[in-house]
Amino acid sequence: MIASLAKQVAVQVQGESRAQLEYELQQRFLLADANGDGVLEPQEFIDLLTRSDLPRIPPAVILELFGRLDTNRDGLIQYEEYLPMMSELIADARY
Ligand SMILES: [Ca+2]
Ligand SMILES: [Ca+2]
Repeated sequence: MIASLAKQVAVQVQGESRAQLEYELQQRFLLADANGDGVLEPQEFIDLLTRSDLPRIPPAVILELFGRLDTNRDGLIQYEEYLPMMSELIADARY
């Protein structure tokens, strides 16, 4: 399901709007990084998703998502891990 959503974004979000989406996601990441170390700890990630305009997500699901995003398994979310998944989540909320 995530993969098909990503395809939808690729087709439907073009040019400026895609750049704008990435900009918004970057701003959210910077805001979420409360201690300013450039990565998101689990609590920062929970805060990010619970205060965003995404559909309400239970904490257990957020932590599961955290595990999926953390592809290098260091217990933190780097920006490179965050951006692709958040793009898909935003797409899920829109379509
Ligand atoms: Ca942080
Ligand atoms: Ca990581």
